[in-house]
Amino acid sequence: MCWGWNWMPTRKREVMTPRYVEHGRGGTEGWDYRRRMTATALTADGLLPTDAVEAFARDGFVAVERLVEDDEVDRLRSAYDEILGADVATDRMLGDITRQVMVPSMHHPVMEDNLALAAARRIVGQLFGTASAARTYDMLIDKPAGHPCVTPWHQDAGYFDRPVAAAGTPITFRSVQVWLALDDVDVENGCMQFVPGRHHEPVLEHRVASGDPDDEGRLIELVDPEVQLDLSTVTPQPLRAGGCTMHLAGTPHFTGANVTADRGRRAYIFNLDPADAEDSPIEALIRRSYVDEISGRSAG
Ligand SMILES: O=C(O)CCC(=O)C(=O)O
Repeated sequence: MCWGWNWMPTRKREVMTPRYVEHGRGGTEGWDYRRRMTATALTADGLLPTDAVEAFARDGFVAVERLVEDDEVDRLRSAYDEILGADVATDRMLGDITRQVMVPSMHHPVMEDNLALAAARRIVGQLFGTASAARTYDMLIDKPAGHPCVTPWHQDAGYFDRPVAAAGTPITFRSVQVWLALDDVDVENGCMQFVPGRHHEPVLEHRVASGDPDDEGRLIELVDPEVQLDLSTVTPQPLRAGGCTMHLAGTPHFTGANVTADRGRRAYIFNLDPADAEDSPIEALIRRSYVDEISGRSAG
């Protein structure tokens, strides 16, 4: 069973939810989302052009047309599929509905070090004026063709306490989430969708989508996105494989179901904190605690 933004069972949602949930789409009826599907080409140095840096500051997200070339996409896809085919401790169902592998870098050398990470570290360093950026965690979220469930509207900052961060908590950290498409993505197979310009304000009210606050692999959602957000500004970000989005912890986002019959949607996701060195003790601690939490091992 899928839990949508209002965690009503699917059958009831079909009657009661707005079109953007039914169709896995963030836009409102009649709104031409294609006019807004802009992704930025990087400069020859692999950096964002100035207007994209400004857009990131204004909107809280940016889309990069191509972060890595096709051969690196192929390498990442192979690693991705190997991990999905293996029996790894951090493989779980996010909110009981969508397959998620936490910390794939613990399981495969390609996920530990690759050109996507290197390129994104450079860009996050550019955005925050630091020498580089430290990875705090990474994950895979897989929506194969026909996957029926949305990832409801939320801010990543909502995850920063259990079961959810309290509404009104200021967002003080500068973590950037990188969402790399390993398949071509659009609204039909579950591309990222954002509400721009909301990232400067405190955490909105969230809840655990399943209704169970002790849910181990909890999926969180905004309690009433139609009221909390201006959904007329929703910006879907279709991408070619190898392109990515980058967003801040306060930026509301959503992905639809994969309503296609034959197009997978493999997303490789990692978080980077601007830092003056590539690795920090914090990184190791945070990444280990995710693994320990999921595999049931003690942190010691
Ligand atoms: O890939 C998805 O479906 C959702 C990703 C997301 O919302 C997140 O990682 O916060």
